[in-house]
Amino acid sequence: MSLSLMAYIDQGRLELEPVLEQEIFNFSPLIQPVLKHILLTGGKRVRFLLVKSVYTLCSPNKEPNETEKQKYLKLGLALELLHAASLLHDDVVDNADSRRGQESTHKKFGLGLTVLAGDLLLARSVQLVADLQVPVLSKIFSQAIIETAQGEISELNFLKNIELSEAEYYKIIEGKTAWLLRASCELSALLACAEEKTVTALTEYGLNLGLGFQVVDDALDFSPSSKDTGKPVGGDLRECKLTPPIRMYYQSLNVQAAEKFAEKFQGSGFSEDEIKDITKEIAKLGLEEKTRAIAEGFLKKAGASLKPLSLEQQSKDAYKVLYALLEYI
Ligand code: 2DE
Ligand code: MG
Ligand code: MG
Ligand code: MG
Ligand code: MG
Repeated sequence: MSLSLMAYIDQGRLELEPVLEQEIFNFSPLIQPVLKHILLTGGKRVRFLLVKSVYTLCSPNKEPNETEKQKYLKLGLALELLHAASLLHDDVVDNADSRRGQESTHKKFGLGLTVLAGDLLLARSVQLVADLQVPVLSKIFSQAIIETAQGEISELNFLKNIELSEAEYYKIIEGKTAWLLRASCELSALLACAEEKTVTALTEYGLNLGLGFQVVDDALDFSPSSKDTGKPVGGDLRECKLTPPIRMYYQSLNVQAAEKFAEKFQGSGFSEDEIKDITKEIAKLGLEEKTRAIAEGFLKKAGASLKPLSLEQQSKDAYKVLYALLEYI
């Protein structure tokens, strides 16, 4: 990670953390430990960083003034709360044991409190956006929630289905991951009253960043050290999700082996030993790298969509942050 991005991420954390703590404090003490567990345990705050950078880029001022800062903080907070809500519910849907190297919230606090904490955060995020009193923002924010949920629904629907097409896979990740990142950029540009062509460019950036982000996540799922993610290796295979590395592995098999693989994928699933073996095979075939190369395509596209921005915008640090984020991913 380039030093300046690291500094920017830390600066973002410093800005956001006190606001998050205040948010948690405003809810009933009964739910506070659950909220702390998901909101205050790591995370790079990518959505907040996007909101802040895009707003700064679109502001007529060199740096946002105090009024502007209050606006992007509110929007950035809303996106981080919504993201946290989606992770709480995602770990329930995926029956995941851990996240960011910690016990998942539902394993630690139980299903009931976890689902309800997700509901609270979801509703609060909607309220924060409504507070900004720009109707189009609420409209897009709601759409982002719908698209995200529909992405998850479609993913569930295609679990254990070896016939998932590539087009369908991209539709799923566009929903479950990219839409929220896209919305972070689009909403922030609109909040800053950017010109239409700027809004379009930044929306396109967010979408492709999001697609690249999820494809990297799918590659990291086979990363030898789950250190990178704090999640167990081969989780997507365990759940029988046809992600790019798993599809490419399947395509590498001879007819007989492929038939056997498909039968397990669509039936009983894979044993821990089989997951270990396939993970090794995926490494040998270099499929993690090939998956990363697919992601790179999206990230390049995201970079290219920044080109139409004005020279003045391109001279700002925030522009460099958007680029550095692509490199980091
Ligand atoms: C992560 O995918 C996707 C998360 C979206 C969750 C959305 C839900 C529905 P992964 P990891 C549950 C809508 C709820 C909202 C918007 C509050 O690959 O590997 O499972 O990080 O991610 O678990
Ligand atoms: Mg998950
Ligand atoms: Mg999931
Ligand atoms: Mg994943
Ligand atoms: Mg993830």
